[in-house]
Amino acid sequence: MGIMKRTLICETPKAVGKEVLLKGWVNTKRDHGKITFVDLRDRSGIVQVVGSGEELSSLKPEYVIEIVGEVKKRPENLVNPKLKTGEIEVEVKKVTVLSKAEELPFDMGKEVLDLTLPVLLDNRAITLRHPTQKAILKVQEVIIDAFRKALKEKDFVEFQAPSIIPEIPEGGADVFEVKYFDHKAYLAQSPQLYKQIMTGVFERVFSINKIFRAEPSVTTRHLAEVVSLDAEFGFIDSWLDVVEMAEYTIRYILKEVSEKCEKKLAMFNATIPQIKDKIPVVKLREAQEIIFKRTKIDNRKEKDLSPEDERAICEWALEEKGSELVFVSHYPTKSRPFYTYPDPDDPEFNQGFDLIGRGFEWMTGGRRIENYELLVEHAKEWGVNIEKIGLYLQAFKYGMPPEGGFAFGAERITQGILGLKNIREGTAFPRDMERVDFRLSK
Ligand code: AMO
Repeated sequence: MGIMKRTLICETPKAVGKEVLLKGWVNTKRDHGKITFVDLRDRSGIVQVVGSGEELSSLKPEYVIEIVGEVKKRPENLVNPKLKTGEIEVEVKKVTVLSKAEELPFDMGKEVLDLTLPVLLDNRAITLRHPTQKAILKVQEVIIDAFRKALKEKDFVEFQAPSIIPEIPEGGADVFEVKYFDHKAYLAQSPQLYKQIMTGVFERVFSINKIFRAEPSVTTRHLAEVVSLDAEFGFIDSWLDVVEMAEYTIRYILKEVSEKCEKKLAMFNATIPQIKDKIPVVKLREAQEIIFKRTKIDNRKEKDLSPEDERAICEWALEEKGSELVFVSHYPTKSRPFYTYPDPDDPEFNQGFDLIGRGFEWMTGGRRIENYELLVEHAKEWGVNIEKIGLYLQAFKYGMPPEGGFAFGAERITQGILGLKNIREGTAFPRDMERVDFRLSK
C-alpha cells in the first residue's frame, strides 16, 4: 500500500464516504462519556473529528496530529452552520501524535480572546494562532497587497529602500542611532529621500518598507517599527494631484478589504469607513476654526492638530460631508520637514497634508521642493547636514520634475478599519519603548 496523500480540511465535505489523512492542530477537545470530539485545525479550516478510545481522549489543545478516518455526513440535527465543514465529521481510525503541547495558559477555544494586552503579547507565539489575531494579520496582508496593486495599475515601479541611513530626513529626535562599523548611522525613519531620488529614475515609484521611530512615549497608536507604504511621483501640476492619488489609493485599499474580508470585518463588528463623494480637504487653519466653533477649545494658533482635534475634525467631516476620512493640509512650513513645498500664495504654510480617519492620522504626504537652490537653502535652515544628503541633492542638481508623494502606516490603516483599541494588536510582533518581544526591565 502506498503512502496516503494528505487531504486539506476544506476538501473534506467533498470526500463523504472516503477515507482521508488529515494533519493539523487540536483546536479544542470535548469528552462526552466514551466519545471524544476533537476540532482539528489546519491552514484551510476546522473539522470535527470523532471517536472513542485513549488515542483521542488523551489529546490536548495544540497537539500536532495526523489522523486517518472516514468522512461521514452528520445527521440533520447535528449540522453546525458555523463551520464550513459543519455538514460532515470524520470518524477516526488512527491517530498519530507528531508533536505534543504543554497545557495552555488560557482558553484559546473561545470566539473572543479575552486577554489583557500584556498577556496577549507575552504569549504571542500562541495567541497569534487565535482566529481573531489571524484575521487582523490577513486584513493587513490585503491592505498591503491592495496598496501594491493600486500603484502598479498606475504605472508605479516598486523599489527597495535602505534601512540604514546617514542623516535624519524628517527632523525630530525620534530616531535610532546605530553603530555602523566605526561610524554613526541611523535606522531609516522614512524612505523619503530615496523615493524622491527614485522619482528621478522611474518617474513613479513606491516602496513597502519597515521604518523605525524611537517614540519616547507609549501611546495606543505609536510603534517603534512600522510598515510604511510609500509612494512618490513626478510631473504633477499641483499638490492636489498628490491628494488625488492618495485618495485613489486609499479607496482602492478599502474596496479590496471590503470585497475580500467580509467575515473578518464581521468578527470585529467593523465597517469600511464611509466616503460619500470626495474626501474633504481642509486647511489646518480652517480645521482649527471648525474645531473651535464645535468644541469651544481654542487651538487656532497651534502648529498641528491634537488628538482631540483629530477626533473633532473627523466628527465634522462625517456630519457635514458624509466622510469618515478627511485631508488636512497647509501646516506651518517651519513645522514640517525641509523638503515640503511652501505654498506660493502664503509661504508660511506648506502644501503638505495628512489624512485623518476615525480620529487619527493614517497618512502624510505633500508636494516637495524640486528646485535645487531652494532645497539646499531649506536643508541648511532646518539644520540638515548637506554633506550627508549629498546623493539626494545630486538628484535635484541634475533635473527633477515637480513631484510629490505620500506614506500610509499599514498598522494605522489596519487599526482604523478594524477599530482596534491599540495599534499593538495590529502587528504580529510590536516594538515599543517597553517591549522587544518581551517587556524590557527598567
Ligand atoms: P510621517 O512621519 O507622518 O510622514 O509618517 C507617515 C505615516 O506613517 C505612519 N507612522 C506611524 N505609525 C505607527 N507608529 C508610528 N510611530 C508612526 N510614525 C509614522 C502614520 C503616518 O501617517 N516622509 C513622510 C511621508 C511623506 O510625506 O511621503 C513621513 O514619514 O500612518
